[in-house]
Order: sequence, then C-alpha cells, then structure tokens
Amino acid sequence: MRRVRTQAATVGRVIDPVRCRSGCRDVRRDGRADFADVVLYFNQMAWIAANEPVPAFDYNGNGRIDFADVVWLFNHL
Ligand SMILES: [Ca+2]
Repeated sequence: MRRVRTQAATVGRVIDPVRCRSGCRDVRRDGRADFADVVLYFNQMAWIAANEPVPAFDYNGNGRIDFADVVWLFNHL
C-alpha cells in the first residue's frame, strides 16, 4: 500500500490515500474531525492541493481543493 507523507508527518503521522478515498475529514489525523480540522484545511489549502491526493480532500467532488471544500467540511462535522 502506497502511503503519502503529509505536513502532519512532521509529527509522525501519515495520510493513507486508500482509507481516505471517500474524504479525509480528520485533517489533523488526531482521531476525530472537529473545527481545528476546518482551520487547518483553510490555512493549508494550497499545500493540500499541491501535495495530497485530490480525491481524498475534494469533499464536494468538483475536482479541486477550494473554499467550497472548507464549507463542506464545516457543515459535515
Ligand atoms: Ca472541491
């Protein structure tokens, strides 16, 4: 299984793109999806778009990492 290192990997965590195929709401990988995940997503949108598998974080399915995904994440906590 291919594992993708993320910014969170700086503290020893990795994103598994297979497990997150339907969307990784727990952006901080601390075991729960909460407002801190929304804040991190918003602050790191460009980094996510450049470094993560887009399908794992394209919550609204429009093919892009964008502000609409932040809104979706917030609405689905
Ligand atoms: Ca999107």
